Amino acid sequence: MFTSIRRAPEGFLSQSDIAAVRTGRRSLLAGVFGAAMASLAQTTHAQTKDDPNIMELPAHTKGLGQGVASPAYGAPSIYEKNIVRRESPGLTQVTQASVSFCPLQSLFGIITPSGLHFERHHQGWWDIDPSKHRLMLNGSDEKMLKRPMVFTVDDLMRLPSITRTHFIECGANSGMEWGNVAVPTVQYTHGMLSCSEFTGVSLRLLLEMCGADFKRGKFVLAEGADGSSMTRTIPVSLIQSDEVLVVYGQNGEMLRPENGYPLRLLVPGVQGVSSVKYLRRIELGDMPYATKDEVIGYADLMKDGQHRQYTSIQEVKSVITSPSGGQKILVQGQHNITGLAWSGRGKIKRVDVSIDGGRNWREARLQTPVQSKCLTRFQLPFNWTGEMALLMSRAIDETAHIQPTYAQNRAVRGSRGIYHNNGIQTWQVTPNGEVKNVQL
Ligand SMILES: Nc1nc2c(c(=O)[nH]1)N[C@H]1C(S)=C(S)[C@@H](COP(=O)(O)O)O[C@H]1N2
Ligand SMILES: [Mo]
Repeated sequence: MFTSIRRAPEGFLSQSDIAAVRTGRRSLLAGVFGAAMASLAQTTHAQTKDDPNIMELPAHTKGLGQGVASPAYGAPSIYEKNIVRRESPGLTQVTQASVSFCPLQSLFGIITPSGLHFERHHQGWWDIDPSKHRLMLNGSDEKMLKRPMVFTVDDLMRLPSITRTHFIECGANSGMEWGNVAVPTVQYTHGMLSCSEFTGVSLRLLLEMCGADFKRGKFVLAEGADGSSMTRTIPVSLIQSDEVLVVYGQNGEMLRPENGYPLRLLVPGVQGVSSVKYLRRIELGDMPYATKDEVIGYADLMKDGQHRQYTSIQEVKSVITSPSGGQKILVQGQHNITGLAWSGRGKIKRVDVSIDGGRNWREARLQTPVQSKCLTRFQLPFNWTGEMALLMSRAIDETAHIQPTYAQNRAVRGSRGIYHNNGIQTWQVTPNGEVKNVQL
């Protein structure tokens, strides 16, 4: 069977494997993961002489293909079946209140296909009838918002739209790495990250239509229509720049139900939890709301045991998506190191790549256009001659923030946190071509 580096093994860690990893050392993973690696068949080199793929005419050159509109809504090739979102029984609770991770190792460019966008539902997802969905804007008192209004989805679509490409990253992405758990693949280390072209209406415009008093109104509360009570406070300073959108479109079509159909908030650069799905209400008030999930969750546990609240910006970060953990480099010679960089503060300015664990760095090539608060694809050629390598990427954003090392992060934040880990990821390439998660 032919396999390529894009097709990461499907059998990831089980609950008991993870228990072993949690209590033990990183070296355990070799054993745990070895079995999955063994199932990867070796590639065959294309040989021009007597290659049946050249010499024999396949059926598709001789017969009649399939007709149009079957299926009426297209789906990926049957050969792409293992490029899917995955849950991680060992890492997160598998219930409706759960997470699916995006297969970053298999994607190109910067756009996440809508069907592969990671999911984080605190109370399961719903497919809400757009003709019945309403968005209400009100103030915490009568003067805050002169004309409280209720919009239908159609009402919103009659207003001028804004289309922009932005990433959404859960604040807990890469969270296990704080505790030095060697999560095996980039899908699980960084896969609570996705990027879409979003279309919607400026929240500032809606607030202005309602006669918002921005002298007193400094914060809004965003509320979803699901049962999770994921209400979030968003500072008006972010909203005034036209950046915060009430979104209905994702990659040229309506939002997917899993991602908040028919309406979601999008707060670019801020941890995913603020991009409230199934958005049904916006309230303007004069102070932060300190809601449930701003107190018991999404607060950073610091080294001294205190918590840091409202650290919502997703700081500069990058990761090599290929070669990455769980993949196997099948042949020596020319390869392409590629990955993603992003910053919640603006554009990516530069990405450096190291193949020797950070001793030497080379500047990677960035895919253009580089956009603000958006994924940026980088790449660098890599000639693998069969020796051990330690692959790292380090991003720098336009505000001159530099992605820190794990040691730097831990010196300030300790190792018991979950949120906002933007440390430099290291992938070890072993002499037999296996790629593993190590921490330097
Ligand atoms: N209504 C509602 N909005 C929500 C959530 C939720 O559970 N319910 N989860 C939040 C979290 S924690 C994240 S990371 C993002 C995930 O968005 P996605 O599922 O589209 O990837 O949605 C946020 N908005
Ligand atoms: Mo999240």
